[in-house]
Amino acid sequence: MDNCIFCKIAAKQIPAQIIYEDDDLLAFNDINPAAPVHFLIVPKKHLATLADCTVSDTALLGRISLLAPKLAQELGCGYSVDASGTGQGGFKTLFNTGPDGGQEVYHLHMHVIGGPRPWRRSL
Ligand code: DGP
Repeated sequence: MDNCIFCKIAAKQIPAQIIYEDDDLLAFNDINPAAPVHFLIVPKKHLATLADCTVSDTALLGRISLLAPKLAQELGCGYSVDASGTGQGGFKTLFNTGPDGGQEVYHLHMHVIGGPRPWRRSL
């Protein structure tokens, strides 16, 4: 889509630190990270917001959700449970939607944020 910065990143028209790519999804580091690990997972297809998704996007949204913990693990902020049952590590995921949701870029993206706290800014 014209003038969509994330479409341009997906089309390699502008650079980004890409950490994952397949036919449908792209993940890249946030340009203004809130925490030691902060990346975005976007569909290559242009969808403006979570509210624009339909049932036909269910698989895509599922794939985004499943990719988040996989990449978080690879980047050192995965979640695990030790032998005593205590959880360790972990990360935050969020979709900002619309102006009241704090959305700035109108191309669907999941933020994945992690690493040792305190984090530099909240989202
Ligand atoms: P949101 O408020 O949810 O729309 O967050 C948009 C995020 O996108 C924000 O944390 C900064 C990031 N961002 C904006 N422009 C660029 C860019 O050109 N490159 C990269 N890597 N990230 C960007």
